[in-house]
Amino acid sequence: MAGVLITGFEPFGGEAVNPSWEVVKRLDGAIIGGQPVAARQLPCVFGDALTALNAALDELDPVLTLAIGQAGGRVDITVERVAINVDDARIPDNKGLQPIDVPIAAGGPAAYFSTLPIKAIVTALRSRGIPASVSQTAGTFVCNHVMYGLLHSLRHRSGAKGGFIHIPYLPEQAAAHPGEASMAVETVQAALETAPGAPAPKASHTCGHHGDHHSQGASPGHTLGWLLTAVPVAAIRRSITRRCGCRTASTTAADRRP
Ligand code: PCA
Repeated sequence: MAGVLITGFEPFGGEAVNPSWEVVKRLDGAIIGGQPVAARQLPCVFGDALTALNAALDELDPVLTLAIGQAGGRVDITVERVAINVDDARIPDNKGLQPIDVPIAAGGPAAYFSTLPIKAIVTALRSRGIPASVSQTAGTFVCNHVMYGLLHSLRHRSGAKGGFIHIPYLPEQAAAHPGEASMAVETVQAALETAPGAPAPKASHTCGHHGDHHSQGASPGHTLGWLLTAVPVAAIRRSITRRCGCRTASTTAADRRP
């Protein structure tokens, strides 16, 4: 078991780009914390996304998997706490599938918690001047589907950690959604490259995925590297075993979109 798998999604919902893939593809081929980083694009399709994810897990056997997705309308980087065992699509996916109230894993636990240190990540990002918060819901669309499926698969991979981060629209997307928040791809990239106590990224820093600093074995400046080196490898894996009947409505802007 080695390396980092980081995933982003193809565009969906009529968008021309998906910010998750725009940032994730920049990290493909990097060496972070001495670990190779592999980026994979997932289809925004129920089922197919997990087929692609599980193929990547089998191929790479990563020690850390970080899945990234777009959450248009959210105002900051949101580190997801939990994935729930339901598909309930607000819009059709990219194959026209629109499951309603369908379990992701029949007989599976009602939910899985992220095995990432979500609050430490948020604190680290804020300390570096990057807006971030914990999210209590990954929605019920393909991102939640992938987060649940990821954690469901990782339960068989002792020591492997994983979680999900939602990111806002890119500015060019928000321009077509007046009033919506956005975040530049460079800022999101910096979020993945910034760790507690690390020097702030240089303003001129526009690394591509094979930039020099990525080649350094040590990882003081990278969130991913920090996760690999500073967090106990034993996953903080917990699952909610009781079924939750909660139908709490989404009430905040941060919860508005999948
Ligand atoms: N966001 C969607 C699916 C793909 C993506 O980038 C979601 O939040 O479910």
